[in-house]
Amino acid sequence: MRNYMNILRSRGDLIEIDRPVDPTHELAAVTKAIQDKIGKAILFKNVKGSRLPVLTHIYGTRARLAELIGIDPAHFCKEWSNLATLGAGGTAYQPRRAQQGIPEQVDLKLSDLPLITYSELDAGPYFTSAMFIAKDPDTGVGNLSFHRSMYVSDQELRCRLAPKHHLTLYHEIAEKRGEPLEAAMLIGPPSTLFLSAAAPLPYDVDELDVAAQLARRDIPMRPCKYIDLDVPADTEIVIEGRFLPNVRRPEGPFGEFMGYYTPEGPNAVFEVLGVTARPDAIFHSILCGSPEEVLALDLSISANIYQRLNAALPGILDVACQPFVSHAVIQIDPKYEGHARQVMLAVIGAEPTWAKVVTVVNRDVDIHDMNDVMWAILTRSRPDKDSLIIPDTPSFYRDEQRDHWGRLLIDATIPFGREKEFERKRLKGLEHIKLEDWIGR
Ligand SMILES: Cc1cc2nc3c(=O)[nH]c(=O)nc-3n(C[C@H](O)[C@H](O)[C@H](O)COP(=O)(O)O)c2cc1C
Ligand SMILES: [Mn+2]
Repeated sequence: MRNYMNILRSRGDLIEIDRPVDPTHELAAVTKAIQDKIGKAILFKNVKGSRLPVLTHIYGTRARLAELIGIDPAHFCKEWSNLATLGAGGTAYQPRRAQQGIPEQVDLKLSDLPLITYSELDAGPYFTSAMFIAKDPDTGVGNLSFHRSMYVSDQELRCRLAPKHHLTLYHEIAEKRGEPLEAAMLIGPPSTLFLSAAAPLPYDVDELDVAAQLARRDIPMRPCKYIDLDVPADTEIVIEGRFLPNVRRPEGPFGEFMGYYTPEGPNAVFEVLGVTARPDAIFHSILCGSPEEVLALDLSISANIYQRLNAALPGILDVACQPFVSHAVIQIDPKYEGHARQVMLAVIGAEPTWAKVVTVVNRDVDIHDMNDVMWAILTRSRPDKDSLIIPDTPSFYRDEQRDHWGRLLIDATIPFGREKEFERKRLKGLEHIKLEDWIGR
């Protein structure tokens, strides 16, 4: 992570803040205010109550995520779906126990780390960037995944393990035997892990193998100090511990990505056994609901939809899930009348959890710009004929009141056969205009 931070710094894409910042609410508010105006990563160098600096918004743009895995951001879905399947097949590169060059480690307490409270009504400080590494108790296959964790004391965190996630399943296997599940939380691991941990890969695929393929090199590992697990040696901070069997304690409320608070509820209990960190460790914070959180999900869900649509239908160009994963925008080259309609229906089959609203557009629409997508809806689709409401179908799983049942499908492609009438106007020479020639700097 620090390597990538240094690259951003050398390009002027890192904002460094010396002014002391309060980790209770102020840090999150400043992050949000800066993110809304400027896309740069932010390093808070002076966080009250901790000697560790806090880095945030490092993975907050598509261009940066694409750069990290060496692909063209314009073809993200296509190239990422090719890459993401690598872990299952030939694994040329692997996580490997390092013999030398392991960075020195120091011991810390949990409360030596910046304890950041984000939204106004959050129950307390949360770790939002921590990626859990664990092994399937049956097969030993490894897993990486993000799970927000509420700070209770230096010995206890409470973690949101959503149903069916792989770590959740591991925990359930272990507790059926009455055993704890050992796991480590990685804060600031090597950058390629960020995307593979967020991706919904098959159960038996180790995200670390995929990360090694993405990095195109072996990932040096080191043993943990208190548990029987290896972790990437370059990780900034490692919190070692174990999930207690058959124990659930209240966690939340917490302000989540959809913009609401998840109420207090029973969640997994992680007993902290120790914290090891690089002597000059950098802490990573993710503002929940910010591009840094939703982009990783957007990209992996988009690539999934892309891959499945592409297997079934022609003319699929690209997919984006914006402003977050409940809306899938599909860009196609319509090949025949009714093609867009088939695409919309296929999306619901391809993506059971997200894509509550699906919009299909032509090649000339920027699917990452919601104003452009709305323009296509407003100028190219008839509400009475070009939209479909699919009743009584679930999407998002945490939905007791069924607020996320039903799907809305919108065909915002040009009426088939009338392409000439819908040719977008262009301002000739616009791409050559340099602002500084006209209004100065
Ligand atoms: C920044 C970030 C935060 C996340 N927080 C949580 C969380 O608190 N609880 C959860 O169950 N999933 C959370 N997720 C989703 C899972 O980490 C993600 O779906 C992951 O792919 C699951 O891995 P798995 O397929 O190995 O189970 C988060 C994802 C991201 C990118
Ligand atoms: Mn997994």
